[in-house]
Amino acid sequence: MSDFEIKPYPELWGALGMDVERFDKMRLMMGDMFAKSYLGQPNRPAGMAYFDNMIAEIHGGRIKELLAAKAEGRPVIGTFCVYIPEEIVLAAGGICVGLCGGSQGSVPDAEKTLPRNICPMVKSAFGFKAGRICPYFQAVDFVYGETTCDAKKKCWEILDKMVPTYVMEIPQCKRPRDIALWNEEIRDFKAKVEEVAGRAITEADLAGAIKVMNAKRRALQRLNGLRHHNPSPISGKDGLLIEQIAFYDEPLRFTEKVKDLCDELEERVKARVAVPATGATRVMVAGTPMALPNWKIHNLVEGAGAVIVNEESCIGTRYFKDLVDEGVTGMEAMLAALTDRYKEIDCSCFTPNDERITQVIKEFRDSRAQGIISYSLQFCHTYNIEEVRIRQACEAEGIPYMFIESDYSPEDMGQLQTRIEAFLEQIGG
Ligand code: BJ8
Repeated sequence: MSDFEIKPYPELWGALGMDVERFDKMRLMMGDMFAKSYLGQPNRPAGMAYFDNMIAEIHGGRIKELLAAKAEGRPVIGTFCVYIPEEIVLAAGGICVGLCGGSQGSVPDAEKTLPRNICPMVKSAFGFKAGRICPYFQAVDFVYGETTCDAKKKCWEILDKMVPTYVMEIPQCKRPRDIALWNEEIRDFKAKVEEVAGRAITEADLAGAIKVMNAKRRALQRLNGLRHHNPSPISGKDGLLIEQIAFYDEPLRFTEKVKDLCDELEERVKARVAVPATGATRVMVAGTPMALPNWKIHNLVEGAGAVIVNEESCIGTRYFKDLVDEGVTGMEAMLAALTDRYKEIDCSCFTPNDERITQVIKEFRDSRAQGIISYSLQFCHTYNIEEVRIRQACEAEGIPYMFIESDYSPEDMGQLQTRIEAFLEQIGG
């Protein structure tokens, strides 16, 4: 039996106006889930200790850092999408946190207000605020939403009654006039962040923040590249955990820890040390993000003896594959460089979105996977429909493929396990 514990901070939670008793039960459940999913893995890299500790301190240690920043007048901003340029928040001395939306526990809170038949990520996130069961939601100065999918953009209007929620208009196409609008939206975002920070962002601030974020993304690219070795020196579950922690950890510290881990993984590659059994079937996942603590697909696939070697997702490569051009100077040029970088993200909310189809096939080849699991959260229309094109491209390329549409409830676990095992048997031989 593991002695792992997510640490309790009831006084801190009380001061944040949370439902302390209920949250404490959720803390115990998440700790138990984490211990069962993660700590029994054989032969984990020593460098995972830092990330395990980030989970142990998720409801206290990092929250204290956010509150300390706020006390210094530095803005703390919650986001739900990788289209929000973190560089601008960092440039103002602020902190950007990706808010959680990966738990079934908060869904009933949302269903008291929102329709049931919408995306579980939207419901989970909304429920965390409605039920006062997320310290991050309680700590942020405001939330920055976006007009990506219908579920999110309509939800912001209701969320705004509970926490100030500003919305960035993300266009649906990528024509020159759409890009011009986007650039305007990035300027508005900068103005909002400056207003809350009480100071203007200088060119030096923004140049520094671009470097910090590029370094973080390079570290994640390096980690992803190491996962592509066969045998993979780290499990897919651990890869996913690091990607999830990337959304709330302090970027400089996080980058150093990822780099340290990569040094260790390089040694393991040379020595052919792997967490998954040598010869484990290699799978790539493509599709909707997996917000903390959504480990459902990884638990099922790796529980069946296979290994996930790549996430083509906003929790994965869509977050870190593109860098901002560091070679430009002047505020205008840097804001244009930010627009350029962010428009490369190939979310299914765009039309047309041919880049994503090409990218999925490229990542399949790069990762030396043997098959693709396309994953869509229930009721996510854009990913669900784009699945048709991903499937067609895989058929054309002869790539083994399966599609999973799921939510956060455990109800479909048995059925998914059977389907996944059949898929692995088909591609593993
Ligand atoms: S850039 S994928 S993070 S919007 S919430 S679209 S799953 S119905 S999260 Fe996303 Fe930004 Fe795109 Fe990435 Fe579907 Fe659910 Fe909407 Fe979702």
